[in-house]
Amino acid sequence: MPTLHSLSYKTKGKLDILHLENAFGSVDIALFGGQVLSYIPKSDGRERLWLSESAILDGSKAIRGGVPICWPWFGAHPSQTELPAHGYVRTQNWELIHASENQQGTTIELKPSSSQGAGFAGKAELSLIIHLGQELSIALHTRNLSEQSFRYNCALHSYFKVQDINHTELLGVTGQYTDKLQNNALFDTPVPYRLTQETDRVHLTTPARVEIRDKHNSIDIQHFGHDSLVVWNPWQAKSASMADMTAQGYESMLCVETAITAGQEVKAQETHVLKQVIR
Ligand code: TA6
Repeated sequence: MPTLHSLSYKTKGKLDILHLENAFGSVDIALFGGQVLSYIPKSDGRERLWLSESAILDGSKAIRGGVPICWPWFGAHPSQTELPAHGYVRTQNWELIHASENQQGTTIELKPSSSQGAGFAGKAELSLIIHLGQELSIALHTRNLSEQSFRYNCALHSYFKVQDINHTELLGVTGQYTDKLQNNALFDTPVPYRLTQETDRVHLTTPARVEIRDKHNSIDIQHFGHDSLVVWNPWQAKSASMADMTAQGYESMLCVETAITAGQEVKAQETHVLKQVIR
């Protein structure tokens, strides 16, 4: 494993964790799923990401929280419903293939044990490049290794930590969304954007930047390479019904996901990058 001043290794439950710590902040990344679990900027010492108190941390199930990598499909597989939701890389072991540090911060690159799997015929090389500097940048690179183009969907399924969902507003989202809870019917984005019930929406616009604002704090999120934004909160009943969430877990989280949900074409030998930058 590469050795850097800003990179160390630890465990959380039964998971191997990469810990990045530099002048700008700290980040924890589980090698299981290649999943960022924590991001704390040094500027204010405030955790930006939410991790369920009941998250399963033994590699038997996707981790509930942080930034799950949904690839090469989002949600249920379009035709093979027996396949796992959100693709197959968030439950794989990833490996660290590159690490570097300089005055601008620390950069690491991870790749899954395999980017091939049932339900996806593309020949792709997948890598996740994470940079901890003034902001946290998470970039998912999908390279087409074949001579035929393919299409895929994906999401950086980020769980953000809020003080109280009942006093939280999402700013910067406009246009229409499809509501997964109402047969994907189209609705206009509400202003102000506050949540009062289970929410599962695919916003069809592609804002470059949105803000989560709660009573005292805000989280700034930039999006690149997306065709949509997904907003999700399970609310109380579903939160209580999920084995890896507590009944009150929904009150302190909000998913704002940088996503491709309408199919992204990647031509032969080309690369598509989906990126989220958190401050
Ligand atoms: O991103 C929203 C969503 O697709 C919801 O429908 C809900 O299923 C959520 O993802 C969590 O999915 P998971 O498979 O991690 O339980």
